[in-house]
Amino acid sequence: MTTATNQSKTDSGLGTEQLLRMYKQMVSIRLFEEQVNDLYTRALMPGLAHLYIGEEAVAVGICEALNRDDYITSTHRGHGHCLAKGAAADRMFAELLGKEAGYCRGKGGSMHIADPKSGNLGANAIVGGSVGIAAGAAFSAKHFGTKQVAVCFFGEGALGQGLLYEVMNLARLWDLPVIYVCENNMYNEYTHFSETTAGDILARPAAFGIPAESVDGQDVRAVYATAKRLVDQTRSGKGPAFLLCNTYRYRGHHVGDVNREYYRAKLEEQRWMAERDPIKLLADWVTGQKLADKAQLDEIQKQVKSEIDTAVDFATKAAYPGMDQLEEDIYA
Ligand SMILES: Cc1ncc(C[n+]2csc(CCOP(=O)(O)OP(=O)(O)O)c2C)c(N)n1
Repeated sequence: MTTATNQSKTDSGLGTEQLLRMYKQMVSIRLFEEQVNDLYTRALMPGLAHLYIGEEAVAVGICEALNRDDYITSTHRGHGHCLAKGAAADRMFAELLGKEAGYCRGKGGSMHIADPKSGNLGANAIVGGSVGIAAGAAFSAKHFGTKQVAVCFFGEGALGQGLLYEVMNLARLWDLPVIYVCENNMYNEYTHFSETTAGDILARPAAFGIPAESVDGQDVRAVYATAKRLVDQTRSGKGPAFLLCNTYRYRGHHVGDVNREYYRAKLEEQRWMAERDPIKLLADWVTGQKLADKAQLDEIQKQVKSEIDTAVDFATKAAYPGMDQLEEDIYA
């Protein structure tokens, strides 16, 4: 039996320790999101949230290939990106509950979490809104010669936003160190992407001369291996890249989207969960290769559950910002 400390390399260049870390991160995102849903259902969380459950392998595989000071920009469905890049669950829950200990002192909520210390330039409620921010971050990295890379996460719905094409044009012209990660979870709100997206997605970046490829977004090892190669290329000065990650959101567009049968079949959801679950796929592979056994994975699950419970407890008991802060940090 190979243990967690064994650093033998697997086919994607990942050691056992790294594989188990990625497993733990995916479980953390899953349990975090389940708690968010629970807080919403019990009317303890103000507003809505867009859950990332089912898509965990994308954020984890990509962020595993990044350094802490590399940049990411995120979306309205951003909790997974935040956690994978290194944000703390307790401060994220605090933000969701409007508490002062939150990343934006409780004034941003789910769609505005940013954590500059882990290179996270923020979630964004505007579909496609972060693509310009990623271009700016990549421009500054190039200008100052810092060797940082910027990853721009966006859903396939953002493929309809004109700004994306303006920045891809500049990114190629100026060889900016930016990687466009398109998360195609198949639905823009309640519409299948085939009804909103004409032609071949990869032909769009290709038209700007940006190397583009796709990967199975449910396979964290494949996402990591592809991301690592693209990040290395981009960091070495070869300019932008585009990665299409094919994935699926298990839950509704947001926590309140419960009855979904008018736009997608229950059977489709059940199939993805049963056959293409990223956590199960990694667990099966790791145990099949005898890199870890079920007991080790169960222990990780238990540990994560305890960490998430502690984080929720922290946020629930944390204080709201005082009335004296009502007009602080407000820009509009
Ligand atoms: C500019 C803009 N238009 C419309 C909306 C409303 N809206 C919020 S999420 C969403 C769909 C986004 O789909 P996608 O980019 O594929 O991301 P997903 O929700 O699938 O993760 C829309 C249309 C918005 N927030 N911003």
